[in-house]
Amino acid sequence: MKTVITAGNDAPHRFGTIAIVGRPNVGKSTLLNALVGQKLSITSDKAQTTRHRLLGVRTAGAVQYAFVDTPGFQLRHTRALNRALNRTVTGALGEVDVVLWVVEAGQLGSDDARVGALIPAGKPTILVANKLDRVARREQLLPWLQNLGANHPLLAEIVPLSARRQGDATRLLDILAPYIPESDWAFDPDALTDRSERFLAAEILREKLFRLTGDELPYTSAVLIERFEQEGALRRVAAAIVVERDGHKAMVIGAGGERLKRISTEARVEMQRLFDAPVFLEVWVKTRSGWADDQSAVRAFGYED
Ligand SMILES: Nc1nc2c(ncn2[C@@H]2O[C@H](COP(=O)(O)OP(=O)(O)OP(=O)(O)O)[C@@H](O)[C@H]2O)c(=O)[nH]1
Ligand SMILES: [Mg+2]
Repeated sequence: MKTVITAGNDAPHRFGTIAIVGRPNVGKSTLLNALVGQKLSITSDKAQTTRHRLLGVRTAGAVQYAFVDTPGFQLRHTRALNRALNRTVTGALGEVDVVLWVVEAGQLGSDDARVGALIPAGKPTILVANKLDRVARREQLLPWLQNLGANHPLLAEIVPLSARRQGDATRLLDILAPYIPESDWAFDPDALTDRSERFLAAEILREKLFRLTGDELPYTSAVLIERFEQEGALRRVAAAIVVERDGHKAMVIGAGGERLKRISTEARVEMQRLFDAPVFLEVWVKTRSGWADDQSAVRAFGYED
């Protein structure tokens, strides 16, 4: 008989992938950042901010979690861009060990239910009722939670929280741990993501674009990194913001170029923080009409994983 001797605190390693899914704007990317403990995924109050699956790795104790942030799933718009985003969600759901299905606390509408229906049967699923800080009357949440449990008996857990609170994310890590399979780790303990700096640079610039322009700028604006070079520690980045109309171009540039300047400065500062290195960033604005309806353009912009 073989005897395995394990030292006191030498728990077996666990590794698993966890998809974060939900309708647009429920706080999936904010939650990923809190779970990973680092701002990695871009967030904004505009729907469909996230356009790519993004892996965020967190190693805590014996457990390594690989979180997969996904675009908000929606069926309201049917452009080529939206169809590509939805395919990213269904693709991720098929591959992971566990699902975090994010909704807003106190709300579970038909758009949320459609996301729930995509989750493959038998996949351990935790419902996260996010934005708990926005619920004014906590006592009204209890019957909502009880009702939810009764209507969705297959949910492994229901966790009300606020993704903006770091302590809540830490608690969620503990809740998740038993659902993560025993396995060797797939990443270095200090790994954060499998994405390149070039990819992250494009995302950071798109976040500033989304945050610093009003609702008048359609969500179909995109960012392309045309050059990303390293000279010693310095990163030299040339990027293009692609919009659908000349009017949108003027909007991004702003009076006297002020808005574009602010977008570029904020993006550069955040890139420097994430890369821990100096960044030289040049940004242009270009018009390309109708790209979001054009399957090949959507693919060329990388919106298909
Ligand atoms: N009050 C409050 N706001 C939150 C919370 N979590 C996220 N938000 C805000 O909700 C908005 C959307 O957050 P995101 O993390 O970008 O949402 P998302 O689900 O990733 O959105 P898409 O990528 O567009 O599908 C942002 O303005 C966040 O700051 C929370 O716990 N409380
Ligand atoms: Mg997102």
